[in-house]
Amino acid sequence: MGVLNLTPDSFSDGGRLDAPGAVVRQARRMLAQGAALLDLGAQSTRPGAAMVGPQEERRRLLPALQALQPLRVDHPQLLISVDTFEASVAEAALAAGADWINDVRGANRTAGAAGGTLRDPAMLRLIAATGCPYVLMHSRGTSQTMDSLAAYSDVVAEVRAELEAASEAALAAGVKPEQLVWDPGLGFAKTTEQNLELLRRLPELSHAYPLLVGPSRKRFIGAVLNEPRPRARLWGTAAVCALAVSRGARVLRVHDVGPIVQVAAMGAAL
Ligand code: HH2
Repeated sequence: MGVLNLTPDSFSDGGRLDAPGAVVRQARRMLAQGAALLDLGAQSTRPGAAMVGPQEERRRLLPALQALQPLRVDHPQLLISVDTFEASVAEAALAAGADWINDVRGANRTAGAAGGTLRDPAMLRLIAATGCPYVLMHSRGTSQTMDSLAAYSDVVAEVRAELEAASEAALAAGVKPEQLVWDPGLGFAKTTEQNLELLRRLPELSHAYPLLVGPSRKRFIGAVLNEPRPRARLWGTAAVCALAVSRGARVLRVHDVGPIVQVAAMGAAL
């Protein structure tokens, strides 16, 4: 899954795709390098990111989605995913030709013993009605609060339980099991050590639904490597991807498609 961020402020590639023409060029490059999916995002989720609101998200997304549709002629298997936690944005994106919804609040928990969620209440109804694939990503709180919510007694057991609870809510709303994809949400309310523990014990999360992981260029890789520049974390990302494939990951969400397609193909062959 190649990442196409239509944002000025994403942590590693913000501001690069500010016109539909640039999106299409980057998408063509990723498809030529072997991407099977493209993930379009119009709202940065990095810690501290400002919320732009659904209207601005739609303004950034819809022209890009329309511009990408002709690529289906040469790439009939192409799947276009939209990274949004707003049901109104998801609905407009699906109407404009998106195939998947990737929801970083799909398996979200807010602080407090009651364990509420920030998932948009309209999202599950929309996903059930359209029947599209739906990524349930684990997160806690918002971009503003997540760093203070990384408290777990057993991070893998708790992430798994929160993914299971979100899946049950989805099924109760009429979503079919074959629509669901699980994602542990690397970097979302997790410390470096908690991200590493999730990756070491990934098989504990790969039993129920296909598993997606998004390690690309993230802070925990920078922390292990002592590398502050996100774009210089490719080899660290590659190491995570190789291990993730061998531990059951089925989709890798990455910025550097060409190198990671090689890593994934070789890892899968082995
Ligand atoms: N990570 C980011 C955004 N969306 N979606 C899923 N399913 N899994 C992830 O791990 C994930 C995600 C954050 O990365 P990026 O899009 O590169 O940065 P930003 O949020 O600053 O746009």
